Amino acid sequence: MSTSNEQAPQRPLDFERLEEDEMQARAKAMYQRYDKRRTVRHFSQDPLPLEVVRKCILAAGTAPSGAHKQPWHFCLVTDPGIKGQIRQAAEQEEYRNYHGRMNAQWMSDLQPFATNHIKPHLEEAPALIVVFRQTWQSDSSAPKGKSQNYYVQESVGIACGMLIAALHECGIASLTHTPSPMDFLAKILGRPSSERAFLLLPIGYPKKGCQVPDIQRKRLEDICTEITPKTAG
Ligand code: IYR
Repeated sequence: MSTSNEQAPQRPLDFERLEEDEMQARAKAMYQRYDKRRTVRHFSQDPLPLEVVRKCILAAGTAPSGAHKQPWHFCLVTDPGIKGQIRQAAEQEEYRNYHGRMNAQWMSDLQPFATNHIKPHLEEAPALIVVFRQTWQSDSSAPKGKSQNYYVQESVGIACGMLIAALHECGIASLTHTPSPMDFLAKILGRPSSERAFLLLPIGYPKKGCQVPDIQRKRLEDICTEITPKTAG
């Protein structure tokens, strides 16, 4: 990508304005589908159609980003040896988290989810997607050979949300996993020093009989405040 002082060429937006009935129907169906997504911790070892996963990664890569820098990189890991290395390193970090690094309040907030430092899903899930954020990018035309990226956390966070939604839409379950610190991921996967791991996402089909915590989502009134025009009078 080159640094340029020119505006990008423009082209007409491809956008279809929908009838309101159609908007209502889509909103309802989309919410119902999204509401069925659950974080899954028990995966079947059945392989996934990777072409579907690649399309989901392409969908995530359509996310908006600061100055259109697209400051993300996705590693799709199916190699059992590498998954084993990731599990071993993640469990080492998580052991320290569960034995002193997380405070009592944090440990108590996690109790409903019955998590611990043992992470079999990192090997059982047929694939792991490791998302990296790029703090800068090599660019021979930029000063010092590096181009800056902007709003990296926000951009990559949005891309991850889109990835999780895309996978769910295609019938693939995921677990948002953020073993911290995650520096071991860049090392194991040979990523450059411009990148930091952002999210580790085991993906696959849920194991037969998979159970999830029976938890409730907040209601619209709890998550949304409407600031409407004051009525006249
Ligand atoms: N990273 C640890 C602990 C953990 C933290 C949160 I916040 C969670 O929602 C779940 C787990 C782990 O993955 O076990």
